Amino acid sequence: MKRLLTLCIIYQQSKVLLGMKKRGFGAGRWNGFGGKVSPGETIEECVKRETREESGIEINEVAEVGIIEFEFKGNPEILEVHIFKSNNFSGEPIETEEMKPEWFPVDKIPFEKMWPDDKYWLPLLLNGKKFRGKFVFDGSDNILRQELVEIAVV
Ligand code: 6OG
Repeated sequence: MKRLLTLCIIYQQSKVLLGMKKRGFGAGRWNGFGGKVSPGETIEECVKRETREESGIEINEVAEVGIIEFEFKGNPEILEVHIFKSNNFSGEPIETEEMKPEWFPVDKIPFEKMWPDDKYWLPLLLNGKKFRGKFVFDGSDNILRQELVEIAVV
């Protein structure tokens, strides 16, 4: 069974906006903004809605840059996460019930407090690449298997 999710990296010059997840899946880690695609919603509508709800940022334009599948050992559900980037947005980040946003210089991204897969694909995103991958986790800290390739078109 597959579940569709979105994840957006908001960036500006040499900074990226990340949110500290305060509750639910991935709590205690910095991540981009996003979540589950709702019934009747397009993937792009989802990434805009989730980013607004979690950070207060209104996305004007997004580009899809990658798709990564996540599998957790012992769990038949596969998370198909559509990854976007945006540097065309309005508003100032605000803390919400779900996330505490903060700007990080691109050379000070807190990878040690992020999902362990991020250090592999986020540099590709920041270098203008597109990619496709799959990560199999054992628990939430340990990557058992991984595949990540650059692609021309998502
Ligand atoms: P909610 O359950 O809060 O959406 N997500 C992941 N992000 C990264 N960087 N690594 C992972 O490795 C992830 N698994 C899920 C997708 C969860 C949010 O977390 C992302 C969504 O943006 C396992 O609705």
